[in-house]
Amino acid sequence: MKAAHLAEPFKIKMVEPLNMISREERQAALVEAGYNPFSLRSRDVYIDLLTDSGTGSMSDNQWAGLMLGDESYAGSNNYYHLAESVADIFGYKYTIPTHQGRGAEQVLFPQLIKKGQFVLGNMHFDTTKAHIEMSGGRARNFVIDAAYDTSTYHPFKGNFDVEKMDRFIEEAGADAVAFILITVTCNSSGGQPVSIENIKAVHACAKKHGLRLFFDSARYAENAYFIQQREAGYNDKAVREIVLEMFSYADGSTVSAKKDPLVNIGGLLIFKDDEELFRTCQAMVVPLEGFPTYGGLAGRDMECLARGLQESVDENYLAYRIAQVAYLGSRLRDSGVPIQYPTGGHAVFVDAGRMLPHLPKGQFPAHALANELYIESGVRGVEIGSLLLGRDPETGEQQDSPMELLRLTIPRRVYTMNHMDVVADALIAILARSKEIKGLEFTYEPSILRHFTARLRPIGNEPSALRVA
Ligand code: P61
Repeated sequence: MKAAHLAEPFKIKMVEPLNMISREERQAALVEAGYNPFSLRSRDVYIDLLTDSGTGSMSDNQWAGLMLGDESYAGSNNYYHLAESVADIFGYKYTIPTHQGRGAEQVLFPQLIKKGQFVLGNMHFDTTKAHIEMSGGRARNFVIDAAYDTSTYHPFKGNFDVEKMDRFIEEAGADAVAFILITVTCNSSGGQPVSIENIKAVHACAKKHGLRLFFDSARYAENAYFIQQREAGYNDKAVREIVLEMFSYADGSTVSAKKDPLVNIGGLLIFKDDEELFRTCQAMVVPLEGFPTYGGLAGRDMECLARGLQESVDENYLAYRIAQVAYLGSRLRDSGVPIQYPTGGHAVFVDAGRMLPHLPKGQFPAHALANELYIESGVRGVEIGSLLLGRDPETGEQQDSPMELLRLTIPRRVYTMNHMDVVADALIAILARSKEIKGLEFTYEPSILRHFTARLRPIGNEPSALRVA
């Protein structure tokens, strides 16, 4: 199916020049960065697709809100406006602002997890998994098998295999489970949505076993848009209504506001009606994040977020947003570049395992592809595969990554369709010579979250030529 080429539903009031350096300069920058795009300076990147987190453009309305920051330590006007927006968009009674999504996780998780308990999810994102483990818990994934088959269409590759999860709870016992967490959209499986039908089934399973249900909802609006487009019975419902319905099935949510809510920094911990849990978390937020009416954010940040939440469910914006990502996906797919199909909400995930079959997982094919893309075009993507997954903390063995993906993450309202063409043309050019791409080995491997600061080199290159620090 040909993706629509929708024009931007905004005009541009301010521009930020992009720095364009030569291929030779990019080669030198990558060597300096230890063959790790995370260590590149942003001025050496032309189109930055590392993440959609905190990289979006705010609207004129949000910038105007910035000037209305009430920087009172307690009881800021902007907090009350934010809580109103939360009630309006999610239908939830209680709001705690946090500095970002992981701030909400570090407040909530220790309240719910007893040592050794499981947290069941479709597919936990890496920092979320880390917070579960830091609270003494064990993260388990129950996404449907179709999520791992990048070439076959499934409308909801973020869905849970609810039967499998139910069996797990039966066997382990409900006491062994802390809570269930639905990530919408499911980042790790490719920005893939979860259907309402599946959310309802997870809700029923949670109820049956007396378990709490939470969302990890960085990309709730994109998820709701996919439901509107793909799920029977939701075509004529507004995205706003769908978001309200989605959230009605959960007890609360952690939210990274740096994604769908369109701000550069911020997060939320919100509860439907559980006053007791809200009060407990409110007490804990003080030492961890800040006083409960600012939670690590300036008043002006909360104002931008209150407004961003409203803009996140604008249907013209969402239609353009999803079409832009789909356009990049379809250009790549039409030219034979293997991607997670269908294209997700916030990113195109290139299947580097299929594109570079000559490279074993241990040589990090998706990271090698990210480096090649940077050299070719100055575009920075990010590996979601073996390098990110890392080693088993107990055995020290490399964990088995189900997929080796290069994520091309599209910031919101930042790049145009012409930029998407630059990215597509570069990857299509690389496809023709993909057999020449070399695998990578470490010159420095940090013990935790190694993908951020690791240093590597291409296997077979002369170390003397690399100037590795
Ligand atoms: C991202 F390279 N995501 O996708 P915070 N839940 C979910 C997320 O996607 C998420 C958080 C919670 C990022 C940023 C990132 O190794 C990395 O506001 C579904 O970032 O604290 C963040 O929200 C956490 C990039 C995170 C990474 C970890 O790009």
